[in-house]
Amino acid sequence: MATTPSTPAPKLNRINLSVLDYKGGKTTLCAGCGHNAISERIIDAMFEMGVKPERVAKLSGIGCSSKSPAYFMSRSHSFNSVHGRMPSVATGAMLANRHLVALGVSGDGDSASIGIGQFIHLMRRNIPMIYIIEDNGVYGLTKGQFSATADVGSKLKTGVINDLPAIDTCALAIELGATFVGRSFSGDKKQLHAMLKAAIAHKGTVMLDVISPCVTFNDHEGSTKSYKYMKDHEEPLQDINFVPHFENIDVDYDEGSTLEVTMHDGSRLRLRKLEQSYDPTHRIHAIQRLLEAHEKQEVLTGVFYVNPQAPTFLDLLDMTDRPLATLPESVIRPSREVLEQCMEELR
Ligand SMILES: Cc1ncc(C[n+]2csc(CCOP(=O)(O)OP(=O)(O)O)c2C)c(N)n1
Ligand code: SF4
Ligand SMILES: [Mg+2]
Repeated sequence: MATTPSTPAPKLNRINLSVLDYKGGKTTLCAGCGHNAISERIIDAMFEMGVKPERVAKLSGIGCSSKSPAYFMSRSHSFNSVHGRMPSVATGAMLANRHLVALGVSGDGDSASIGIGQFIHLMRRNIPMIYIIEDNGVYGLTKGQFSATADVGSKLKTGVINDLPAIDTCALAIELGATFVGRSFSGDKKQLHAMLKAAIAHKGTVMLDVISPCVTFNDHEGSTKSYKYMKDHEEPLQDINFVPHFENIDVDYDEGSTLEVTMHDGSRLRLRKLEQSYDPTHRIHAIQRLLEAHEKQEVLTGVFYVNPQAPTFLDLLDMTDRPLATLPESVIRPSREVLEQCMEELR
């Protein structure tokens, strides 16, 4: 008698969830959009790191990129804010509950054009969160106008040429105070995957600029954010390997050619240097190297800067460990005597 083959049990992570528990709604973005590939990598990284979906707060602004949190981790909290205003919502969420894992997804328009003011203040505060810019150089949702990350001389489908210099969001983030800054490419599965896992382990602001081609409005000859351009011009700085704190893998590595960074939870970020003199713990060198890359028309990818020790905004404010919403009135309400003393001091 023929037996029916049984379906293999799904692989479970360290909190007994399967990858299906990290999925979201069906995407409504264009087929082949780089943003969809980034959502896939987020799902894999969160699953492998065993992050509880209910602890994650997905935050975004407006744009195709900002729609994408609907397509991963349906069990998480989600807040789709106003165009360019996600950073203030993220700051508030983290101040209210420091146990959240905040994951911001923005676009180059959302962050570098309309939202640049908010972006700047988020970076200088080192708010503990992962901030991803899905960077296609255009406003995809409103049909492909140049954004502030478009390179000088790049061309729209209509033939319009961009005359303005691009804002390098990575150089800016490093200058301002973000403590984990990198650039990747939606088509570089291995690099992006490792970077996202390290990002989850980092305590402080992680800013990842991920080049994410817009197949509908910016994937043609003359664009510097197309798949072809990225395949031809991507220059990785390192081979990235991430060992989470719950895996005890000890592989020998050559310290001369590999730099190991221990994250605050004991995880290890191993960067096999493809460029010997590059030191991702040196802020000024990182900015200099990014500026040089622009001169050479290279699209540098990798971890540009990492500092796992810097205090976050929550440390500086000495925020209570308990989520604010759970504090009883007896703790948060000053007594009559304290209020009277304040009034006295103001007299
Ligand atoms: C205050 C405000 N101004 C303008 C718009 C129109 N608008 C919607 S999305 C967008 C740009 C989105 O570009 P980007 O952030 O790069 O996302 P993408 O669609 O490329 O992923 C603009 C200008 C808006 N929704 N709100
Ligand atoms: S318009 Fe561009 S950015 Fe928007 S979903 Fe389509 S390919 Fe992606
Ligand atoms: Mg865009």
